[in-house]
This record gives sequence, C-alpha cells and structure tokens, in this order.
Amino acid sequence: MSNKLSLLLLGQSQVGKTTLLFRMSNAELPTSINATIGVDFTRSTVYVNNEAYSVILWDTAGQEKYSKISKNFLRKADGAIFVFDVTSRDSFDAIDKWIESIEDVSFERKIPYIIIGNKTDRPDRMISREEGQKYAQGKKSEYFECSGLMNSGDISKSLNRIVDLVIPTLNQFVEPLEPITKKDKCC
Ligand SMILES: Nc1nc2c(ncn2[C@@H]2O[C@H](COP(=O)(O)OP(=O)(O)OP(=O)(O)O)[C@@H](O)[C@H]2O)c(=O)[nH]1
Ligand SMILES: [Mg+2]
Repeated sequence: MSNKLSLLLLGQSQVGKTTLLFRMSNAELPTSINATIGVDFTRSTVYVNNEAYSVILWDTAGQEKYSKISKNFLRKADGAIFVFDVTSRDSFDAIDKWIESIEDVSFERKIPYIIIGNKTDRPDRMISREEGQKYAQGKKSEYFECSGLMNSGDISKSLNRIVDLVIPTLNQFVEPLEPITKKDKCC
C-alpha cells in the first residue's frame, strides 16, 4: 500500500487555512500572510502506528472567484479538512456549501473529511464548541478546534485523525461501469 496521500483544505477566505498549513507542516509562520491565489501546497509527515505517511497538504483560496479551482481539486484529494472561523457565522454557514461539493464528487470514491473551528484565541466567538460538534455529528464527521495563530488546540490531533480516516480508503477499488450489453438496450 502507498504511504502517500493528499489532503485538501477548504473554507471561506480569511478563516486561517494557510496559517494552519504552516503549523501542520511545522514551518515557521511568516509575519504576514497574503490571501492565497489559486492553489498552493506544502508537505508534512504523519506517523500512524509507527508508520510514516508522506502527506501533501493542498491549500486552496477561499475567495469566491477561485471556488471552482478549489472544488476541482477535490477530485485529486484523498481527504478534506473544512475550516471555519469561530468568530464568523458566515464562515460556519459556508461549510455546508463546501461539504456539498465533496458529496458531488464522492460518487466516484469516498473522501473522508473533518471540520475545524479556528481562531479560538479570539474573545468574540460566535460559534460554540457544542454547536460545531453538533454540526459535525449531523454530517457523520468529526470536529476539532484550534488557534492557528497561537499554535494551540487540536492542530496535530486533527491532522493525525484525517490521515487515520484516509488510510483505509487508499487504493480503493472503483467498480468499473458495466458495459452496455444488448440486453440493456430498450429498442
Ligand atoms: N486571531 C487569530 N487570527 C488568525 C488565526 N489564524 C489565522 N489568523 C489570521 O487570519 C488572517 C487570514 O489568515 P489566512 O491563513 O491567510 O486565511 P486563509 O483561510 O488562508 O485565507 P484565503 O487564502 O484568502 O482563503 C490572517 O491575518 C491571519 O493572521 C487564529 O487562529 N487566530
Ligand atoms: Mg490562504
């Protein structure tokens, strides 16, 4: 089995995806981060049961004008991380739309995903942990919280978990479409 996998980070602009990516790859956080243009990537190594997995983390742009590009990358991803900002209800509501996109492509194969509420360091929180958890449960998914800025909370735990969920789905056998036989033809 291959020990390589790719994960996609999706969510509204400014929720902190790029910041989380720096943290997940243990890279030093730059003093300022520009809005992502198109799609970018970084690498990380995750250990599951003492086995090393080489992970490519695809960072997408949250800005609406890039949403088509971001969604297209779902086809190439083994798993997804949906991020929202716990101080922005708008960004929380937007998660639904991103999840729908994964459902659009998942007829081809199953793409596991998790949900992260970011910016827990901020005092002006709008979405409680309970609300995030309840939402994730409703989607049969799992919820994590963190602060990318402070490098605190569930950052590595969430990365480990999504890798864990993806491993059994790697090298999934996709049923070939049945060839049309004479029998199937109506006339
Ligand atoms: N307070 C706080 N600010 C954060 C946190 N994470 C990111 N930010 C800030 O939020 C802003 C946006 O962060 P980015 O990581 O660029 O957000 P993004 O989701 O990649 O945005 P796009 O590339 O436009 O989609 C930056 O000013 C970050 O410093 C956090 O955990 N807490
Ligand atoms: Mg970004």
